Amino acid sequence: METRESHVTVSHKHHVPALSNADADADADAEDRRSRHVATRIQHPAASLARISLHHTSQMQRSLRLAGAARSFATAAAAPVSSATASHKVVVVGGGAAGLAISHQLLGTGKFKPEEIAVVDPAMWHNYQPGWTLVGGGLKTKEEGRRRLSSLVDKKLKLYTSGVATFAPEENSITLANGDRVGYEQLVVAPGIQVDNTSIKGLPEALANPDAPVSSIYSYDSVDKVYPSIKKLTKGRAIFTQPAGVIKCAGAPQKIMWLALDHWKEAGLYKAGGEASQSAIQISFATGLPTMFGVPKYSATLEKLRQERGVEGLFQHDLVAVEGNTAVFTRVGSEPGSEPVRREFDLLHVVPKMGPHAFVKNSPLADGAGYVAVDNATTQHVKYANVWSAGDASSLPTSKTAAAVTAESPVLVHNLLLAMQGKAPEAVYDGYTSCPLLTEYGKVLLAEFKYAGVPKETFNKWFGIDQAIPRRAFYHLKKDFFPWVYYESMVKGTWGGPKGWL
Ligand code: UQ1
Repeated sequence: METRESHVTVSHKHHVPALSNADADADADAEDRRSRHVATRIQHPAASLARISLHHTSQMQRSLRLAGAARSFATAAAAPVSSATASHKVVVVGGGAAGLAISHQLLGTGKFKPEEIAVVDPAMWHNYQPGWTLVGGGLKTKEEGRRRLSSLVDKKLKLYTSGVATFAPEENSITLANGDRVGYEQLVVAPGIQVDNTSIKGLPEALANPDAPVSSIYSYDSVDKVYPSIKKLTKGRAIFTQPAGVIKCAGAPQKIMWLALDHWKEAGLYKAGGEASQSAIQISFATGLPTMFGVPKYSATLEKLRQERGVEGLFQHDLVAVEGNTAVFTRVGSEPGSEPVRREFDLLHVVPKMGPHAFVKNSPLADGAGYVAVDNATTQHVKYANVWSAGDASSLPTSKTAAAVTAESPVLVHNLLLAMQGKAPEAVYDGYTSCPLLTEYGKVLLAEFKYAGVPKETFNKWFGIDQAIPRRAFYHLKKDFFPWVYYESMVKGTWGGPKGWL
C-alpha cells in the first residue's frame, strides 16, 4: 500500500517513532529466531527526519479526509506575508521524540492552560526511527512504527502544521513557512537533523532503482529495500558503510550488518570464523571512524566480534560516490587530491551523511556546526536564556538517540519551568545516551554511557550485569519493550528512560 510518495522537503525532522503493540507477539524463544525474520511491523524512526511523505493512495486520501483536512506542508516556498500573530507561553519546534516528550511533560505539570503550549511541525507522520534496524532485519514492517503526528499531540496543545522559516530570538518570535508569525515566552527547538542522501554521489538514483543492490535503513523510503536485498544475495561482496561525521544512532550502521551476517550464516552462505574467506559471501565494514564504536569499552567487544567473524574492517573510509557496482571512498585524513579507494560490491548498505536543517543552521541560534548552541548541562541556549534545545538538533555533545532524549527532556523541562519563574536552571544532564546494539538475531549489547564515553549502565547498577556482553534479555528490550513504551508513554511525556516512569 505504500506507493510512491512525493516528498516535500521540509525543514523539520521528526524522529523516533515507534513500534507498536503489534510487536508484542514475536519472539520469546531462542529457537524460533528464524521465523522472527518475518516482518511484523514496526517501524522506523528516522523517517521523518527531513522529509515528509504524502501518499497519493486512495487510502491516504481517505485518511486525510478523516483527519479533517489536508495539511499544508508548505515549505519555505513563497509564503504570503500575513496573518495574525499568535503567541504562546511555550513554543516547541518539532513533533519528534524530543518535541513530543517535552511538550507533554510540560502539559503534564498542570501549569498550562489549553493552547498556552504550541508544537510546530509540518510532518504528517511521526516515525519510530529506532525500529528501522529491525525493519532492515526483516523483523518488523515500516508501517507499523509510524503514527499520524496529529494523533500523538494532545488536544490541549496548539499544533502548527507549517514549518519554521526563520527564528527571531531578539523578538521572541518565529516565522512559519506560511508567513505567520508566532510569539513565545520560552522556545524549545527540537526539529532533529536531516539525512542527506545527496551527500553521496549517485546514491539517490541507486536507492530509487529497484534493480540496484543498494539500500539504507536511514529513511522511510529505502528501509524496506534492505531485507529483500539481504535475502537476495547468495554470493559476492557485501559492503556496509558508516560516514565520517555526526549521525543518529552511531551503532545502527553495524547493527544491520550483524543481522545480515547472521542471516547469511543461517542460510549457509557465510562461515563466521577462520573460514570466512572461503564463504560464498564476503563482508566489509567501511567506516569513516578509526574504530568500531566511539566508546572504548564497547568498541573492544565489537572489534573482537568483527575479527572473530571474519569481517573486513575498512577504517577511515568515507563513502563519497556509488558508481554502478563500485563504491568510492575517500580516506579520512589523506592528502587532498589523493586517489579514492574503489571497491566493487554485490550488496551495499549505505548510511548517508547527516546534518542540521538549514532553517536551524542559518539562524542566530546555531553554533559553528549548525546545531542549536546550548549549555551541555542545562540545555539552555548559550545566548538567549528563553531558548532551549534537546534531541538531535541540539549541540549537546552526546550520541544522538531516543535514549538520550529520555534523559535530556526532564532536565530541559525542569529548567524551563524555573526560568518561567525567573529562577536559574538547576537540573543537570550528564550526557546519558544508549545504543542497544544488535550483534545477531536474538542478542543485543546494551551500550549506555554519558559524556566523554564513560559507561553508565542501568542494569549493571541494579544487577551487576556487564552490558558489553550481548544478551537475549536486551534483545527483547530493543525489539518489544522500547517500541511499546515509546508510544505508550515516552511521547506522552511519562517515560524517563533509565529512571523509569515519570
Ligand atoms: C529508552 O528509554 C529508550 O526509549 C524508549 C530507548 O529507545 C529506543 C533505548 O534505547 C533505551 C536504552 C532507553 C533507556 C531505558 C532503559 C530501561 C535502559
